[in-house]
Amino acid sequence: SELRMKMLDAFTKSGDEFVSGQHLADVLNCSRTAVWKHIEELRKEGFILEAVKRKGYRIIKAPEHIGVDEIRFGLQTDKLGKNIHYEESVGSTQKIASRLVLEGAPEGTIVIAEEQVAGRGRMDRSWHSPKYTGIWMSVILRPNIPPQKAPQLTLITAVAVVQAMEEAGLHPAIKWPNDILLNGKKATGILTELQADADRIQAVIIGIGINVNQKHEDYPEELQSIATSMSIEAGKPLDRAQILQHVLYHLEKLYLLYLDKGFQPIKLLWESYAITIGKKITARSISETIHGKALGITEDGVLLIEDESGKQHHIYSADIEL
Ligand code: BTX
Repeated sequence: SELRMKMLDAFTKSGDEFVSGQHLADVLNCSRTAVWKHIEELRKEGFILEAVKRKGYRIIKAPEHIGVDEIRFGLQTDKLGKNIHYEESVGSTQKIASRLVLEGAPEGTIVIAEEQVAGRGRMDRSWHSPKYTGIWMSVILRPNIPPQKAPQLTLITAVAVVQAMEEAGLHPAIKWPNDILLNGKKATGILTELQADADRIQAVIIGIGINVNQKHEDYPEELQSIATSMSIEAGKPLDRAQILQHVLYHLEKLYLLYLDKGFQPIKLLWESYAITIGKKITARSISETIHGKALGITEDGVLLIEDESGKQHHIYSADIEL
């Protein structure tokens, strides 16, 4: 907006000096309270600002972008991320990816956005994706597998994200099917969507949302007790481009392993990170609620639960409570 431009101009002109609230109010032709609101907006967009009483404000650091160059430089993959579709702000990267699939985008194409204003979770839920804080990405794959095997790709992706998080010194755990937890709180969500005929997949669009640099107060109240970010757990800000590169690197390696050797090696890796296995859990789906012990996952990535009576249930889609 024009106000935003005027404000950034004022900060640019002042260099390292503070700009007083009154001066900003004059430049923007608004009240001191409105100035404060504009400052808060800048903060939300990733600017790091210093505010000092009686002196005013100054910008210490502009937001860190993860543009095409930042992603390319240092990327160690053959296919994944070689074709990058980058946007500053989108509704959902999944939507853009499905359009690109129809236009014939090659396997390995990624869609990445700095912000999603309508980020999607499973079952019509939403995914909070504030600007410059996380990795909001969709990866297009075109595996030659039957549609019912697609859930395996969610599990492959979970392992890739876990491995990338471990490289950042963190200790993530997987909660079936698609949550990655740090210290018991959700740090990543994965959403796998298909374009398929009856017996063959056209494309799989894997949506990955990784909370990287959010602070506790960046989350809306209803998420504060259940969500966390890598930087909250690491105690320092992290390099989003590098984490993204690591995710793509591990995802490519695991995907090739999967195409070559099948799901078994992935299953073992996945189970080694899963916190649900062997525990008493509750699985809630739209149609039923099952209590029992999680035995593991099947070849297809379906969760197996044994209830009190010894009966085994195959869980295809549900929310799990420990
Ligand atoms: P999910 O249905 O398992 O999780 C959604 C639920 O998680 C929400 O209802 C809310 O309670 C909680 N939640 C929302 N936002 C966050 C967040 N940032 N951190 C932690 N918890 C949150 C998970 O669905 C799948 C999410 C995939 C997101 C990616 S981002 C790139 C791609 N584009 C897109 O629109 N979605 C995917």
